[in-house]
Amino acid sequence: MKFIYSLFLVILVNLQVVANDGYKLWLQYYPIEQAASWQVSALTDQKILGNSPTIDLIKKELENAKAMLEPNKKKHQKGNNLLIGKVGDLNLNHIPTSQIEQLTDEGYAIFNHIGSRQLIVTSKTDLGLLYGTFKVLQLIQTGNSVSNEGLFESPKVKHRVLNHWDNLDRTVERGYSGFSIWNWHRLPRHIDQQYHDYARANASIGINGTVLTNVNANALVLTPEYLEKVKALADVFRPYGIKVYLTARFSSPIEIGKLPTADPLDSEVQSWWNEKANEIYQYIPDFGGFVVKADSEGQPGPHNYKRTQADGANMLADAVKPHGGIVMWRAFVYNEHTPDDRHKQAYNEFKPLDGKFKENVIVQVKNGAIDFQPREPFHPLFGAMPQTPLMMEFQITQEYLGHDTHLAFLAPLFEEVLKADTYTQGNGSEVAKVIDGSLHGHDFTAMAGVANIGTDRNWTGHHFHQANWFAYGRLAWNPYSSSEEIAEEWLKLTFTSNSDFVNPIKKMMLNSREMVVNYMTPLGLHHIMAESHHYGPGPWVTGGRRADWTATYYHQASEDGVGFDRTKTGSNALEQYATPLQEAWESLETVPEEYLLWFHHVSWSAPLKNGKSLWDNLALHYQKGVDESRENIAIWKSMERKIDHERYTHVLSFLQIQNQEAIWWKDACLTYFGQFSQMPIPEEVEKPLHDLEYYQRIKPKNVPGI
Ligand code: BDP
Repeated sequence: MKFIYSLFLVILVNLQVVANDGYKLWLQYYPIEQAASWQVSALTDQKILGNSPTIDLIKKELENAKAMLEPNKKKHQKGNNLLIGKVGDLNLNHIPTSQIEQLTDEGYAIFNHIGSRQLIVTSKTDLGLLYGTFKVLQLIQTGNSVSNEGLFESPKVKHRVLNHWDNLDRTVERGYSGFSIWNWHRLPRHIDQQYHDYARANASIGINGTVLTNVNANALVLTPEYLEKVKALADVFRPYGIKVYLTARFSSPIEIGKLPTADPLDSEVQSWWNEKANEIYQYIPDFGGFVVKADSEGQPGPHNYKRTQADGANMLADAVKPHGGIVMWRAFVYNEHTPDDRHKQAYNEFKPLDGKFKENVIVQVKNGAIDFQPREPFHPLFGAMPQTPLMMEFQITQEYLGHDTHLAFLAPLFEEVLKADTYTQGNGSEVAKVIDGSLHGHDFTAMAGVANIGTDRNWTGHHFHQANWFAYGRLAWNPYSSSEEIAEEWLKLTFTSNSDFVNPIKKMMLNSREMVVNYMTPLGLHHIMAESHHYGPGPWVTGGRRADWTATYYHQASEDGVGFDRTKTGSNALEQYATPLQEAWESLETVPEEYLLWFHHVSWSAPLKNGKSLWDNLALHYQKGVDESRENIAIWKSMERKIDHERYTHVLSFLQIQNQEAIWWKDACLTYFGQFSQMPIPEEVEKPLHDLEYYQRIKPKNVPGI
């Protein structure tokens, strides 16, 4: 009886039909079938040198990871064991010394030591050991043994941070996965287990910083009452190597300091910030620093006092400098009263300030010049400010890519931007080289990702959006990583190594972002989503408070065509790019079709590369996106028995929502643009079921994340 029961259990575990709510993310440690002896011995015979809270975490992690061995317990045999210790603590001959020397403090080495027959994880720091431990466990789970050459890894970017757009009332701006995981009301007296789990998940992918608060900042977080709470979180995160940052509201000296001004050149204001910084560092000695959104979308900033962005940034930089802090000053500055194309405003404002920022300031630039669209050309500031460290800001949360229910694996979007050649120093001046500092010789490097995490049990709403958090971590560590490898690794860690599952689903993931572009904003269309909450189509959005928040501003559709002319005959935003790009993108012959309507106003009947008209191409792209979203349902259904039922059904229902909404996008956009093109919808395209008025009347209520 006992035997039958255990057999049943093994079958259950192997099929993974046991309920899985996804809380464990990519740290599933599910049982490995047929583990090889190196996997078994690494998980059973271990020696961990050293003593610190971080070393304790390593020990705990290794304990957790033993779950991978369940079905193989009996196979245990002595083989190579796992030795984890700092370089100075290893008492071994013939270790690859020169490669180890080259590691940065956070880097690690994993190699097989022939003499002692041990698998060794080493680093200069305990944090590096923690990163190395996670890597070894990931290799064990995915069945990738360490090659004879060993693995020597150092992060290419120093500050790898998540930006939480979380408000103190626990709503999350552009957050679609529940409320903020920071329970400010209960802090500091209650420390939720989720804070530890959050830090552990981040450490497992090399994230080393967290900005706890929204860029649309609340000065309250800088008061003692809240600093106590921030300190409590920082204390939890420290052993995981995660520093805490806060957003600084520029007008804080007025709001909580009772000063008459927040002028960055006023000495009282400066002293207020200096004292505020001293106070913060008393609570949190390793506080990371500030992130600032100024002079943008109603936020206060140096413009209020006719000062520059550099004046503002430098004042805060001086305040945190004695404590080793940094300032991440956002370049997302634009104004509805500036008559210029929004695309051009950040460049026009920041480029002249090149070299004017203090050494502990880094300018945080969104990947594109408008706003996290499904596809944008890279931001022209990358490569254009050689004397100023620039960091990347990606949006992991899907404000413009279908919120939480649309599958969109974002690594291809991130990779596309990072691989883009800016040509600012000749061929091969990729954005990634700006970000890792190599293009202009900067050591101060950083990347930010706007988090997609909330109180949803699986953290991110869609199970597959965990992959975007994971991918962000991997790309922040190494901006040259490939989307494909990331997808494969994530799938194997999160679901199963079964190639019948991994291969088709990897393909589905890799295509998903392009699919979203197809059914939302093909051929360079942008910002045509519904007003304010940005959920669903809204190409008709016009008027209102700000033209630069409307769809008609961006698509410029009329009887004569569609698209934003950013060439010399239009806003000439193109002049902000290096000459080879200007030349290529200026001409209708050579502009990549995916950027066509981003840079050009094109007539509906103009033939594109395939000889068909712009209108037909547009319609076909929309249809393609819809078809792909439908195919995904079929692909996913064929996976039913390969993974657990809980995640299977959850994902299935989201894929169904995505397909319905892809159709909604297609129908609404074709109906709207069709009134200008006056051309028939091509035969291959499914006809919209309703008239324009019907789509315009759809007004979803209480959409989250505003
Ligand atoms: C836009 C969002 C808005 C943010 C802003 C920003 O719609 O909620 O506050 O960006 O990045 O994408 O500051």
